[in-house]
Amino acid sequence: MGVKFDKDEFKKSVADNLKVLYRKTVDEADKQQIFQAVSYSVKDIIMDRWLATQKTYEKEDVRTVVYMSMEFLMGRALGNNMINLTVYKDIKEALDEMGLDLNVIEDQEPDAALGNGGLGRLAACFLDSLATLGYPAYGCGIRYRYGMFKQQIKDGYQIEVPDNWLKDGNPFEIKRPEYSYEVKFGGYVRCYKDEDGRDKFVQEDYRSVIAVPYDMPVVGYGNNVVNTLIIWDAEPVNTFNLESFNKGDYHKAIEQENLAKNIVEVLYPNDNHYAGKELRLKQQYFFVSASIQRAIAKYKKTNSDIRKFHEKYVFQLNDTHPTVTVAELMRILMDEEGLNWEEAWEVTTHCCAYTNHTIMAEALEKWPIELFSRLLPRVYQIVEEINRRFVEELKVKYPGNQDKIRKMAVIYDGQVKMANLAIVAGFSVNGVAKLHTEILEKQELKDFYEMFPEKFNNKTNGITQRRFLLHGNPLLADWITGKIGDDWITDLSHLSRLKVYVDDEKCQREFMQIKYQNKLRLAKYIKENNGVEVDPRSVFDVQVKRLHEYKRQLLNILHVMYLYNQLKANPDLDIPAQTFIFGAKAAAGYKIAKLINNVADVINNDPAIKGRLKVVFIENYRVSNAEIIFAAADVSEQISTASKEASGTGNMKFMLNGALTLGTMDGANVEIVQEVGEDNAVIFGLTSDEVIRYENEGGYDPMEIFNNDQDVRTVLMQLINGEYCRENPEMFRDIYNSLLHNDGGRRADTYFILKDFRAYADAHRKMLDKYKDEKGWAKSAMLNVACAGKFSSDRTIEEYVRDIWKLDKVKVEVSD
Ligand code: DL6
Repeated sequence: MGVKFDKDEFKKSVADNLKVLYRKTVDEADKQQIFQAVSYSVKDIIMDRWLATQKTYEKEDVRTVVYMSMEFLMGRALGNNMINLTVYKDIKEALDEMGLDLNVIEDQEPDAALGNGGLGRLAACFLDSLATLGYPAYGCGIRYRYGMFKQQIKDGYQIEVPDNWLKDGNPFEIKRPEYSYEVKFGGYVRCYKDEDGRDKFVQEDYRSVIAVPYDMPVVGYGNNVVNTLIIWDAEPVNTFNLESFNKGDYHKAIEQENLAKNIVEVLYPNDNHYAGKELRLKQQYFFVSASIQRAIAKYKKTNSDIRKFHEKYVFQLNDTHPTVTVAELMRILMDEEGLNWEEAWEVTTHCCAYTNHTIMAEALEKWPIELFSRLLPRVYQIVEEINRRFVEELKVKYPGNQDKIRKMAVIYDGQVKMANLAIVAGFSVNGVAKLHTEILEKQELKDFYEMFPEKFNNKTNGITQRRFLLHGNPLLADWITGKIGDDWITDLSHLSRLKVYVDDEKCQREFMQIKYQNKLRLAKYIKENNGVEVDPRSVFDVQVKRLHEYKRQLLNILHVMYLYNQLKANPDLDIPAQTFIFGAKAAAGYKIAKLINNVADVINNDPAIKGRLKVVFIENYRVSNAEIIFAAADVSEQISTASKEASGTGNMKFMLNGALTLGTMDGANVEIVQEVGEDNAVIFGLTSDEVIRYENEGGYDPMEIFNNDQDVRTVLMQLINGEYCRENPEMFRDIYNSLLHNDGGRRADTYFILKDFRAYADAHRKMLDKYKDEKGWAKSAMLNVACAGKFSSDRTIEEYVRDIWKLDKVKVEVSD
């Protein structure tokens, strides 16, 4: 069902777009203009399929999943759209003939960085898989004016630069003002009796904004399906509220305008961390209310009985951020659609499903009652009633057990607990890897699991092979297709057919040659963007992910400092040359980036070690450069403290590109090792049970390690003796302190870095021994690819569909 591609027509379309958009010819246009023109030509191909898909959905009145997420980390669209339309190579050829370089054109596109990290990128992978598998789906989120900040490194420090991603226009989106909705904040609730004597609730004296949707196409691979990501923009109710102005209420008129501007201004750059800001709750309610209003309006076009809404719609809540969905749906069903509580509850509890993405306490969303009720007065009343009824249930089930109420109530201690709300009202609660779901069931959500075991299920995360192999690593993709055909593009389990080649020396050489080419490509990128020369024959040892204490970039860099000490002490040490590559954005104020950059500075400029060790911090890590990085990695650092990383998805992208995991038994690493076998990864460190035991029972003293391990002591002393910061030897004192001293409620070495240090150093040595065995390494790297089938988001989506969403596949016909 590929697209019938006409090269000449496409070339003409690009030239026409340049003419219409910019009054320019191909020779006159600049790179950004060419990008825009090519994108419009690709959009033209998409449009017929998008129309046909939406017509099919309407005609078949399909059941639909709405993936509700504050974050969609989409990355660039052009390359991905061409790949999924199956016209990438055709367009490359057409552009070549026009004297245009597709790589340069793709590089003009800013990443749509409407997300922080794993959670947002997962949402993007899920949309890709839903469309590719032919399932009716919408993504609903926010059209932030500024996405994830751009990172610059200055003097080793991270500088956050605003990401004005819309400044040149977004060629793929379509504004749909005809589907706008009002969203109300604040005011008070007036209750009166209607003519039938029933209580009616009306919000009065509120401020409001108009939510205006922009549709972005989500192209399925080779199947004509184009789903929609709706991102909501906010506009003032009237650009200028003349009525308020005339009444002398100038303030109110301005306020509505500011409210609209502020709501969608910027993505909160917090990963696994809850900021608790009023504006954040406004953002949540804003997109949730608009999305539900849209779904209900769409439902009513073809269905008359709102009591059956749940037969056609399911809302998947991507973490607790959109949990207000539960109460907003209740509000609309009761206050606007006239259902009574029981009827509305029946619909709501069959509509909402919740995914938990973290057990980190600081990520748990709890809103102060004062804030929540002031901002969303009617919604708060509904949450109170949900809570009242649930607490009654608890009292019956666990008489006299106040502890259960304390832990499980939706409102307790002056706070609205969003996870509890999602679990009480949702029909499904899932974790994102086997270990994570087990921890939820046995520890974090134990009480809920005991009460509602039927709601709990696991859905191990996945990634889309279309972006992270087919687009990101074309050499390997072609090689794989040459060996086993191209079925893997839509069914990744086919990769297992590569197993027959892993002992074949010619195949091993071909495979390693591709890795080398990808390392050259990354080395070039690093030279151009960081000014650092790296040796493509060295081991590329990579840790790219958000900077976070639990992810332990600190362990990695302390180990690099240790290695450097070893090499200085023993210049003949027989180890392969290594390049340690980091890429990460940090929450403001976190100093590890500075440490990594300072260490890089010292090591990279020390001629004594003859280039055998290099450290690179890749600036502005994002989806587009991630694709290049994964393809080039030899070693994948997945070293979070066991139990802390819910799943990880970078680990899967590395594996798919033939890197060996060096990691802890955490998140999806556990399943990666299960798939690839212990010999083809290196695992180290405390298990999650051990970590949890130490956390609960104590018994770990990092000072003991400091006192007894000379190498560890040397490295830690180098944090405070000016070795890595001559001008300010105190620069890293707080890192040193955090490893050795308790600080208020915070345990020294909270994330067990010193405890795991020796095991980590041994693991590295083991990895290098493997690397020295060239054939053995090639075999292991190939096996990683061959065993990556499970980690496709296509598999994950099929599981969501089977167990939670219950959707039917749709076929879309298009006549080109
Ligand atoms: O499930 C996607 C992703 C996981 O792979 C990561 O392990 C996990 O840390 C991340 N969780 C969050 C939670 N944020 N909040 N709230 O980003 O989800």
